[in-house]
Amino acid sequence: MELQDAIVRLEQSLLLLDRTSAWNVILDVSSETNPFETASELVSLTLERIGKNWEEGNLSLSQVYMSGVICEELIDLLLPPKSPNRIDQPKMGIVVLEDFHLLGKRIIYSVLRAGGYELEDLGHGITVNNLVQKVNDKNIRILLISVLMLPSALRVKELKKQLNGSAVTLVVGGAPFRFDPNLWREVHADFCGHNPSDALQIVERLTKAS
Ligand code: B12
Repeated sequence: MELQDAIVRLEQSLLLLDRTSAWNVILDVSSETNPFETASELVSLTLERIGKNWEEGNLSLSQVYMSGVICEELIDLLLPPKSPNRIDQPKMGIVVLEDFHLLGKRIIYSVLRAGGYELEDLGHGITVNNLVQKVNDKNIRILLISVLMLPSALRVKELKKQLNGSAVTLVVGGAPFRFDPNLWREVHADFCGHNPSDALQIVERLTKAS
């Protein structure tokens, strides 16, 4: 099935709150070569489209909310199993800074664990001050940050400033960094990725370099 057709079908199913039909679209698409990646791209692009429609006043926030809830359930069903032997050095963590959009973090976390990396889930809705505390307490060396709100993305700059002196590599991702390709540099992040395979590649490079 063409990705564009799948997006339209998934969007319709979500707006009708039809889980079974949404699951079938995801299953059809995940029969491709790289099943989980293809399905998470489909979910990401469909939710982006739903978000755009909401922004333009064509949908209500409750429709966006329920679409997110259904996608969370379906992504959970599809998540790849974790690899038994995981690389746990240098210490890695993942967080949603300040906001409450959880799906991207959930996907990146699972893909990295399935790819053989150990990483700590540091939570969501966390403020810069609390995050700095956690990173220092847990001796995190690679910090993956997922954000979907622009104000949260801008907080990365403050985080970098507060972490100054400790050798923590910041890897960012999420919608604001896709909308503005220079934003990650402006907030002084070290790396930026747009999807699970970027996350895997960046982490592979960083763990090999250490
Ligand atoms: C679903 C959704 C919600 C759901 C969230 C449900 C949940 N539990 O997560 C609900 C309804 C709760 C919600 C609420 C709100 N939302 Co909202 N939401 C969305 C929507 C439609 C989809 C987000 C999503 O889940 N995408 C699917 C995931 C899988 O994609 P992703 O996060 O982008 O992740 C992928 C990549 O980015 C990447 N990635 C992600 N993180 C990382 C990290 C690293 C390190 C790497 C390498 C890669 C990576 O990999 C992932 C997999 O491919 C977006 C639209 C959009 N364009 O993104 C708006 C959007 C993010 N929301 C928005 C807004 C404004 C809000 C609200 C303020 C609305 C309101 N008025 O109350 C609230 C705020 C909540 C809060 N404080 O956090 C705006 C943000 C605008 C901005 N630029 O600041 C958006 C962009 C909609 C819009 N077009 O205006 N939202």
